Amino acid sequence: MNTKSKHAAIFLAIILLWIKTYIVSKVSFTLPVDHFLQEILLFFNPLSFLVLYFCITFYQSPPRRRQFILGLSILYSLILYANVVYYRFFTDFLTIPVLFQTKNVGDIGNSLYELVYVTDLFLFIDLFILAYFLKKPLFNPNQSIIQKDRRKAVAVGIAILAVHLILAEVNRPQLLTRTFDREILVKSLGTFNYHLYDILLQSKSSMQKALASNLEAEEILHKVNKQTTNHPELYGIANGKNLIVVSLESTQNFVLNYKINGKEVTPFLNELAKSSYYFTNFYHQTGQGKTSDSEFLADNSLYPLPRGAVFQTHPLNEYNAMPEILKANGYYSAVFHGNNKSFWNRDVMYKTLGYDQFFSEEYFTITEENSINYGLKDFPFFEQSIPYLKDLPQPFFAKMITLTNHHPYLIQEDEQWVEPYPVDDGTVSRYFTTVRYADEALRQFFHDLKAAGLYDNSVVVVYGDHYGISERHQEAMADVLGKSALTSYNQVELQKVPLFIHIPGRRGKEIDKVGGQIDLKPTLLHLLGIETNEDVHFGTDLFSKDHHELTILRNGSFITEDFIYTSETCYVKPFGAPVDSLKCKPFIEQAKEELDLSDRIIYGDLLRFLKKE
Ligand code: GP9
Ligand code: MN
Repeated sequence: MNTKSKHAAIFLAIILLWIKTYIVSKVSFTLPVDHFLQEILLFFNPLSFLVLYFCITFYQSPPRRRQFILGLSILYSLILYANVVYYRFFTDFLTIPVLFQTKNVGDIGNSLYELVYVTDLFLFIDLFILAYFLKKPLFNPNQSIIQKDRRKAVAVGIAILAVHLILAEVNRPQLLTRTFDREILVKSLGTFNYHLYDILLQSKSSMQKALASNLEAEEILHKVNKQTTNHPELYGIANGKNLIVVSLESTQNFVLNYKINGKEVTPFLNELAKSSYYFTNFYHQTGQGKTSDSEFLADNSLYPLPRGAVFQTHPLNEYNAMPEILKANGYYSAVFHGNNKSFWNRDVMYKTLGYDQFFSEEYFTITEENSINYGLKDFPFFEQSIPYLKDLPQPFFAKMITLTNHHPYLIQEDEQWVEPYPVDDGTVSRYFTTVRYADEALRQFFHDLKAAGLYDNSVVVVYGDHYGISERHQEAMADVLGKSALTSYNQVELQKVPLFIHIPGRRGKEIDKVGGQIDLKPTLLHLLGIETNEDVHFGTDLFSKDHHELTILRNGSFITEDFIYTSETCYVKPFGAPVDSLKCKPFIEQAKEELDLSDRIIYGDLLRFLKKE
């Protein structure tokens, strides 16, 4: 028997499972393929797992190898099938946290009957084929495997995996570090590599959690809370009212009052500033988790993580988030977003945070015409959300996450209500057109809220989730801001995002206190008349006279009333002249400590120690 036939059984098992996985990913999972490289990845991705997977059989004694090959094939098939069934119900893939999130499993348990079809037996046909052939002498790997074979097989497996990972990274940069969308992960890595990756993430965070103790929790938590006095007029002013929070995708503050060819880029927001509290020195504090980080900050008043998205890495932690607190105060909480629900692991994380309902993609009518880029356009999004909003039990907390103003900032010509900015940088140039579109959609939303009778009884908060124009676009941005070049000081200033708090019956006011997304939770809870003294929160009420004007960005830069500290340089406001670092020194320590405390809370899942039984 030659070497080829010595490995015939493994070859057969790999090819059968490979073909099966590809067919399943085309037929049972709806994974949109946008270009050729993605199709190639989808086709080849089972292979890089399968080769290494079957290397295990090289360590078995000859008589057991056959059973092992069959056994591994059965195990693989069962896991694949579990994903198929789970996908039928949730249009999502299994994750370790999901397996332990009893609520999810409970949900699926009830409908298992309807999720399993007789035709599913076809999914196991290959196993019978394999079992049949394994009996044939040609496929009977009865010879001992010599060390060289083992090494060769492992080397081939690793080489295939390496090529695969490189292609996946080319297809979607930062795929593994940011882990944004499960669908994209599965599409690029393949179901099984994805499961391994998920196990890795999970074990890392479980270890950190296991090492944490009650003592550490007490020690850390007592350092965190900053008490503020309540604002005498505004505390409780929105008691019992609905709270509608609109997250404006990629909207930076510099677009406010900006004009192109004499036309305002944000006419509606400029108008809204006159009837709302408008915070002109408000910063996003997000990291790699972008939108999800902004949500995390706003809901928890904790910092996001230095690497990865906390929505993805720590979705099963104990939190004390706004929806949960509001629920205890008689509120119903819902999120509206016209994209796939597993993006940023939202479907799992929202349950943890205590949201009652998530109106994702599947609740909206999405067509070729009414969607662009990531999903449903903002106009139809708001329009289709109104009937759902009207039906929510009141008082409610509704979070609306817009989407159209997202990189690469695409919008049809007939919806370009402002000229692209005249600069040789497509991203910056187009950005203004999609901001303008989102601004108009928001006007429509306010109009519809009035028509639906919800306006007078709701506090509406509007904020930008994070920057839209990254530092790479320095030159074009210098042009936009009328400067010859941008300094690090200017870059920090560009991290300002707008914040509006619209309270019916209150006049507008510009507030120039320094603040950030971390302050939203205490600020909003206080407006609703809910005390926060007992909670863990890093932010402080923006309206309080003792609001802490120290806003720390996730990269360690910070902003105070008088200084901006970034790239190890202390700049004095408002012109950004560098000054002696000693001026920033006390805040440098504080900023470091605060980020570190917040990280330790998340890594150690310390809030679980506070949970009252
Ligand atoms: C995706 C949307 C955009 O659903 O929230 O995410 P981002 O890339 O801005 O984090
Ligand atoms: Mn975003």
